[in-house]
Amino acid sequence: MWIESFNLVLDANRDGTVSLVEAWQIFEWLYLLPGNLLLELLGSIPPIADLLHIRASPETGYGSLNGVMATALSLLIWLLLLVEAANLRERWKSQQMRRHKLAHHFRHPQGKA
Ligand SMILES: [Ca+2]
Repeated sequence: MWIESFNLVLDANRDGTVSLVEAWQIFEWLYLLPGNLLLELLGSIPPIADLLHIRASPETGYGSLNGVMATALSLLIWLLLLVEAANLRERWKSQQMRRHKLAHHFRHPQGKA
């Protein structure tokens, strides 16, 4: 199955190097990847694609990719990932704290050493 969203050209003008403009395009591609993938997934389901006017399949063309909807969805997904990463970090920190307190308790059962 072809997934258009993964189609990335690193060296667009084929001069053998990745220029600043090309690096920016790679960054843009990476940023838009989650939104594009979601649109392509939804676009492959004809009733949903028709309902939401998504054009992201070989039959309809890929007009919806890299557009406003892909940008908004990508922003949303990246924000959710950031929040989730922050939550994981917070959970990990409190777990470390608990572990530290427990270790302290077993080393000094009578309280403060
Ligand atoms: Ca180049």
